[in-house]
Amino acid sequence: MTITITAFERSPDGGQGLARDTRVRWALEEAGQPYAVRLVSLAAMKEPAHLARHPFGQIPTYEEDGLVLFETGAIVFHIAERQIAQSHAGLLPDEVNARARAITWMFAAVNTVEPPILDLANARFAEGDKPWSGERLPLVKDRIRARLKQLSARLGDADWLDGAFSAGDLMMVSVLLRLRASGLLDEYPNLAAYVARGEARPAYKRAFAAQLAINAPDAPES
Ligand code: GTB
Repeated sequence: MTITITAFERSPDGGQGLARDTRVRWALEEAGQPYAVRLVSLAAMKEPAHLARHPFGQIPTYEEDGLVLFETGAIVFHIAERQIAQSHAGLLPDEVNARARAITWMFAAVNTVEPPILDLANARFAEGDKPWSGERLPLVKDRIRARLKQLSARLGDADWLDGAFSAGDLMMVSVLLRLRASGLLDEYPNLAAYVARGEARPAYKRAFAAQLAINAPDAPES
C-alpha cells in the first residue's frame, strides 16, 4: 500500500523547505515510511479533483488505502499513530501521559505558536503596501517575541520539549523554521539551537533534500 502526499509543483520558497509538505515528509522519514508525491499547480489545487482531497484547496494532503487526510497536524498525528500500530514507537512516546503531553505540544505548535508567525508573513507580503503596515509590523513582531520568550523559558537547556524527540518537537521546529529569515529566532539562542537540532536529524535532512530536488533541481545534494 502506497502513501501519497501532495506538494507544490513549484514552491514559492524555491526549496527552502518552508512549504508544509516538508513536515509531513519529515514525519514519514522519521517513521521509515516510503511515500509517493503528487505535485499540484496552484490552479489544480482549486479544481474539483484536489478539492475532494482538501476542502480548502491547499497542500499537503495524505492518501493511504482509501483514507484521505488534510491538515498537517492531523497528518503527522496519523503517521505517528500508524507507527505505534506497527509496534514502532518513535514519534509518540509509549507511556500514556507522556504521549498526551507530546500531542499537547503538537497542538501548541499549530494553535498557539504558528498563528502569530503566519501573521508576520501576511503583514509582510499581503499587507506590505498598506499605509498602516509600517505601524503594524512592530506589533506583529512583538506578539511573536512574547510567544518565543515563553517557549524559550519552557525549553530551558533541554534538547527537546518533553524528554525524547517527539511529534510535538517535529511540529514545533517546523513552525519555528519559518522565522529564520526574520532574525527573530536568533534573539532566543536556545530556540535557535533547538531548531538546528531538528534540522540536524537525518530524517529532516532527507525530507529537506526531497523537496529541494523538486523545487531547485539544479541545487547540489546536501
Ligand atoms: N493549516 C494547513 C495545514 O497545516 O496543513 C495549512 C496548509 C497551507 O497553508 N498550505 C499552503 C497552500 O496550499 C502551502 S504551505 N497554499 C496555497 C493556497 O492556499 O492557495 C504554506 C506556505 C507557502 C509558501 C511558503 N513560502 O514560500 O515560504 C511557506 C509556507
